[in-house]
Amino acid sequence: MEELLSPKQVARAMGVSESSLKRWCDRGLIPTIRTAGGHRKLPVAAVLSFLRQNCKQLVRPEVLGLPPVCGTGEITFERASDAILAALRVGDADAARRTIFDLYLAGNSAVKLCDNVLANVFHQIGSGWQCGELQVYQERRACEIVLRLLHELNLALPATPPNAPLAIGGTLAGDCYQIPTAMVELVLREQGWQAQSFGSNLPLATWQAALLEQRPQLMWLSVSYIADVELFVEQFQQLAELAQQHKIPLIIGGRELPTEIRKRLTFTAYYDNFTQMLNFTSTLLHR
Ligand code: B12
Repeated sequence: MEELLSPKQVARAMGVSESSLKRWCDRGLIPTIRTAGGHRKLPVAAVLSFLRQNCKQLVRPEVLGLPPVCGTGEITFERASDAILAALRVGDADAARRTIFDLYLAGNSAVKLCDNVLANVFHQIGSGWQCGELQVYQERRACEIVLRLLHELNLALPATPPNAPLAIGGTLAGDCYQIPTAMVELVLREQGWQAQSFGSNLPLATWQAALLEQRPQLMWLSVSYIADVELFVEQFQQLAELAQQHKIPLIIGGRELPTEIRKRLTFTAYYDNFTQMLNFTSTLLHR
């Protein structure tokens, strides 16, 4: 996606006249910036926000670097999940992208896309793999496609305010799951955090260094795989103690945190989906 667009490009994409578009810009409905030469430019994320807030559809989304819209924006989460699953099964990245951006442009939040669509798709991929219907390569390819999509959604979000509080997170050593932590980054960014996922499989020592050097206002850990429970609890607790000493709230989630394990851990909050997590993090954000 090109980051800055000319009024002409945006007008073509929306199917309106350039003068209408400029009027909207003059009224401040779409924030613009001026180049050194005095030309008006529109950030893609600002254009997408305007479209989503005003329920306007794109006539030629490809002009903005988006996939051609496949439906009317009235697609349900269930149908979208089926469409994405079918696309991922055969490695059709464009079809998966079309469905996700259809939903996004229809005004659905990134958190809804993660909790209600993509997580569901991956649960089905997991079951498909378990019963031998899907090959490992299909699962891995699906992960690659969705990681790229999450990155694109990140680029489509409005810019984070410069004074936004910092949130960092990822997974501990041995846990190679990339998607849940990439989703936490996306949904916290959408909420207004300056969120940075450090990815998966990071050793304890580097998390400790990150806490001390970055001094975030929030830390998250996503836990999808634990090889050795005793080692995990020991390492987790060391990190949790450090977070507590520096008054950094630690939020956890992920499929591998049943109550028996959680009872042995010290943390600020646990949630089993991102929507609930955001209810809590919004209170931290507005403190
Ligand atoms: C992709 C995948 C992998 C990939 C991941 C690759 C990558 N690049 O990320 C890799 C290759 C690592 C993998 C490996 C294995 N996997 Co796997 N994997 C999956 C799969 C299909 C999707 C995982 C995923 O990303 N889901 C999407 C996320 C978003 O969903 P979620 O985890 O449920 O997250 C939700 C909540 O938990 C919560 N949440 C998550 N994180 C956080 C964080 C915070 C802060 C909060 C608040 C909330 C929160 O909110 C999310 C959204 O609602 C799952 C199926 C499934 N059910 O998820 C199997 C699955 C987890 N894997 C499974 C297995 C068996 C394995 C292996 C053991 C296979 C093997 N024999 O080698 C290995 C484990 C080895 C290891 N060291 O990790 C099983 C686990 C079975 C069990 N123990 O219960 C599953 C369930 C598949 C199945 N149905 O059998 N896997």
